[in-house]
Amino acid sequence: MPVAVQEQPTNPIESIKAALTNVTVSETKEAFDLLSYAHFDATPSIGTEFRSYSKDGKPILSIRDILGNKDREKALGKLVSERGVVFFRDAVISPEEQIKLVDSLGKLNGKPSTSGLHVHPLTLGGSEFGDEVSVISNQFVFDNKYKRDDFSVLKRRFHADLWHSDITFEPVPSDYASLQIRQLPKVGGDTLWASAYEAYDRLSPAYKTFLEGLTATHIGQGFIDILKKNGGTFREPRGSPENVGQDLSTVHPVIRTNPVTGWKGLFVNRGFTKRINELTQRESDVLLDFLFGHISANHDLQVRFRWEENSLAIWDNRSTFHTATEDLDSDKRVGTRSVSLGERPYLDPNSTGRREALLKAGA
Ligand SMILES: O=C(O)CCC(=O)C(=O)O
Ligand SMILES: [Fe+2]
Repeated sequence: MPVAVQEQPTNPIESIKAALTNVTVSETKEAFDLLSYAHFDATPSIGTEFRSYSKDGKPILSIRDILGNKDREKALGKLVSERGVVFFRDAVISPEEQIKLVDSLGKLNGKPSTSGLHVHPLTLGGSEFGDEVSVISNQFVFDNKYKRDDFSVLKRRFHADLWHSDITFEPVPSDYASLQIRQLPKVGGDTLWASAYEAYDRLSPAYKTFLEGLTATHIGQGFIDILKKNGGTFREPRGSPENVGQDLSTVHPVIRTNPVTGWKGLFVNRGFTKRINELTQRESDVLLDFLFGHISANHDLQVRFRWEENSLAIWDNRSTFHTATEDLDSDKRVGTRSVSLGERPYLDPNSTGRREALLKAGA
């Protein structure tokens, strides 16, 4: 296991806290130690930010010190998987570098050779930054052709409904993704992430066991509706030979093991998960409603990030959820996102939740 705890207090609460703040101590002395650079944890359960100024004499880590350096990229991937999301400030990075970075994080941490970068089903040929960059805008969905028309205050979507992990309607969904907002609104447009590890850890043992026996159907219904309205076909293949077809529908386990950390997390999201397969419709509706609320209503497993010029977020889609905040009236917000593909989701029966793994490692 990659985790070693420096101090081992006897009080169990203290040891959990210590373990959570020491999750990234390296396995070998040679591994690049990202945490020797100026940083802070944004919350106990999710989010680490590298500082753009030093408060404690630790050196500053720039994203440019990492790009193209295999040891550093590997260490960053591991940290992203452990902390769910990692933030950089003053990160000057091109869309092309964003693509290369997320692909490397996955490759260096063992993703299948057939998994490349996601080509979104709605990507039109000849789009501004190529097929593997999604343009994120509050005014359209990926391309000007697909205009949003829900700005007025009573039509605007409530964002408790928009929590998701990226592209889980694909048989091979995403491992790492990155986003930079390049045109900032004056105020607003924050992004929130939630920890799937913590969402799992906060369920009772009986509930955990129940969920571990279940699978769910994920459907890209929002994109299917956009295509119905506008015509055309979905792009395929979409970054993996397994990501083909026009139905944007697949089945995944409800509890998933992250292969990099070995920790279990909850893997259903309001954006794409439509049905728990082993249950009746009514049971499925009630259970999903509870699980979606568990993620969106509990800000003690979330982090909220305020974008500034050149901020960069990199997250692990296997073990987090996120949502934009479209609280803008007429202001514009535009960014570039790159999404790498990981492995087919699986549940390793021998894996444990994060807290259990950290307690064992500290014992
Ligand atoms: O616009 C945002 O804040 C997040 C958009 C999103 O869901 C993504 O980039 O995957
Ligand atoms: Fe997303």
